[in-house]
Amino acid sequence: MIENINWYPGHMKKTRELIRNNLKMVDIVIEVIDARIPQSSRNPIIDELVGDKPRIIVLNKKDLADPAENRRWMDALSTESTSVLELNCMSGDGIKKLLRMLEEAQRKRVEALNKAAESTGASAEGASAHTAITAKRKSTPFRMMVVGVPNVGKSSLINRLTGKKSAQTGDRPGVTKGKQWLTIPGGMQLLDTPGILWPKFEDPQVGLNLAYCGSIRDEILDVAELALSFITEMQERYPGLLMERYKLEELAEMPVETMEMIAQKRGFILPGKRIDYERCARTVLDEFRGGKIGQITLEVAP
Ligand SMILES: Nc1nc2c(ncn2[C@@H]2O[C@H](COP(=O)(O)OP(=O)(O)OP(=O)(O)O)[C@@H](O)[C@H]2O)c(=O)[nH]1
Ligand SMILES: [Mg+2]
Repeated sequence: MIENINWYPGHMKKTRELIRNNLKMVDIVIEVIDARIPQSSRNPIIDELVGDKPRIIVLNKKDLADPAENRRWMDALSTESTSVLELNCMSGDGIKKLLRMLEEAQRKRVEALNKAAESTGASAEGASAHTAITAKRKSTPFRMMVVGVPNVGKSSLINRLTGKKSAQTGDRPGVTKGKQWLTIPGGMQLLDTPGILWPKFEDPQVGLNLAYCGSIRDEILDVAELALSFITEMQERYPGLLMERYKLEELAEMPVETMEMIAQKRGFILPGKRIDYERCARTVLDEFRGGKIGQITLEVAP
C-alpha cells in the first residue's frame, strides 16, 4: 500500500555515517529542502546529526512552488542559528545572496578564531595555543557540507557554487553516490553528500509528498495509486490549475474519474477502449515534477 512507503536502503545508513564523521570538519551545514514540501523534505535524522551547528536552510526549486508560500516558509523556518533563503538552481536566482551569507559566516569564523588566539595568555602554554589557533586559521579553509533528502538539488546547488559541472545531477533520486570535496572560487570547500531518508515515516503523508516530488524511486511505488492520491490533493488545493492544464471543464467527484477524463483528453487509451492508467499516472506526476501544472506548494506554512 502506498500509505506505507518505507524506503531505507543500506547506502543511506552509510551516508548517515558520512555526515556524522565529517561534521566536525565543517563550519556550516547547508540543508537543502524542496520548496513544494518544506516540512516533508526536512529529514529528522539530519536535524539530530547537525544539532545546533550553524546552518543555512535552502528552500530550493522555488520556481516550482507558490511564491507567497515560499515567503511564509522562509519566516517559519528561520531561527537564531539558522538562516533561510529561497533558491532556483536552474536560473541561479538566489545564489549571490547565498554567497554573501557564506562570506559573512566565514568572516565570523575568522573573528572567533582571532578572539580565541587573543585570549591565550603570555605563558609558554598560552603561546603554543596561540600558534596552534593561528595556524588553524591560516591552514584550514572555510568548509561546508550540503545535505538533504534525495533529488532536492544538492548537486545542482554545488555546481552553481563552483561555477562548473563538478557534481553529477539527475532528475531521479540516488544520483550522488560517494563523497566528494570541492573548492569554490575564493577558496571555500564544500562536501556534496548522497540524499538520505529516514527509516520510518511517522506520518504517511510525508512519504506521499516525498514520492510526488521524486525523492523516492518510482520503481518501488505503485505509480497509478500515487498519481491518484496526487490528483485527490490537487482537487482540494489547486483545482483551477488541474482543470487548466488538462483542459477540463469540471472535476469529477471521484478522483479516479478525473484521472479518466485526463486520459481521454490526452488520448491515453489502450486497445479495446481501455484507459491507460499507468501512462496517465506517469504523465501527471512528470508534469507536476517539471512544474508544468503550475507553481504548487503542497504544505501550508504554520
Ligand atoms: N525546476 C528546478 N529544478 C531543479 C532545481 N534544482 C535542481 N533541479 C533539478 O532537480 C533534479 C535533481 O537535482 P540534483 O542536483 O541531482 O539533486 P540531488 O539532491 O543532488 O540528488 P541525489 O544526489 O540523487 O540525492 C535535477 O533534474 C535538477 O535539474 C531548481 O531550483 N529548480
Ligand atoms: Mg546529488
